[in-house]
This record gives sequence, structure tokens and C-alpha cells, in this order.
Amino acid sequence: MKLVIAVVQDEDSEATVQALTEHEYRVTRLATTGGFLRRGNTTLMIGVDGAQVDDVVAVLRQKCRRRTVFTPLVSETPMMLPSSVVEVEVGGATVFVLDMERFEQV
Ligand code: 2BA
Repeated sequence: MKLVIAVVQDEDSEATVQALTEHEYRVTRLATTGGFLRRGNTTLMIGVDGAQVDDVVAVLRQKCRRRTVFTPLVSETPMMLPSSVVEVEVGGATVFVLDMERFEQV
């Protein structure tokens, strides 16, 4: 079995979980925070057979969009202007696929 871990934007999480559930995948949703933007995102854990990984990734690709986010420029000095922002492109989904050594429900 494999564990698919996907970091998705909060805006996409509801539709993504719904689509995965409709495909009969089991999903755990975690509220997480990106280290760079320091804003909320959603991490999904999906345990599947190896043969299902490509289908899970296809659902993620379909439901998770890339977006441009404007974020305040972080500066080490107090010289930062209030209008200093940087443009960052985020998403669709950041996907990790791990070998699952053991899976059981007790
Ligand atoms: P954040 O860490 O908040 O990053 C948001 C976006 O900021 C990233 O989008 C990327 O476009 C940009 N970014 C991140 N680190 C950067 C850096 N050091 N320099 C310049 N730009 C940077 P995505 O790549 O789509 O990542 C979305 C979220 O996925 C991340 O939110 C983080 O929560 C997670 N993620 C991405 N790569 C990861 C990794 N290798 N390990 C763990 N989590 C990861």
C-alpha cells in the first residue's frame, strides 16, 4: 500500500475531498500551515493500493488550481514599506507518495 500526502490550498480542499470520497477513497484532512507564506493550507492523507496512486493524483490535478498570491515582503530590517509585497504562485497540489510499511485498523 501507499500513503499519498497532498498539501492543497484551503479553497480547493472541499471539492477535492468530495471528489476523492466519490471515487471511494478514504481521506483524512489536516489543518496545516505553509512555512513560506505562513497561511493556512490543508494536508490530505490518502491510504491506497499502489495501483490507485495515479488515479488519486489525477483527481488532485483536476481539483487543485494554481493561484497567484500576494504576500507582504518579509525583511530583516525595519525599512520595509507597507506596500512591499511579493507575488507568489501557489499550487495546485504538492504531492508526496510514501511506501506504507503496515496498515491495520484495530
Ligand atoms: P508555503 O510554504 O506557504 O509556500 C507557498 C508557496 O510559496 C509555494 O507554493 C512556492 O510557490 C513559494 N515558496 C515556498 N518556499 C519558497 C522559497 N523558499 N522561496 C521562494 N518561494 C517559495 P507551492 O510550491 O505550491 O507549495 C504550497 C505549499 O505546499 C507550501 O506552502 C507548503 O505548505 C507545501 N510544500 C511545498 N513544498 C514542500 C516540501 N518540499 N515539503 C513540505 N511541504 C511542502
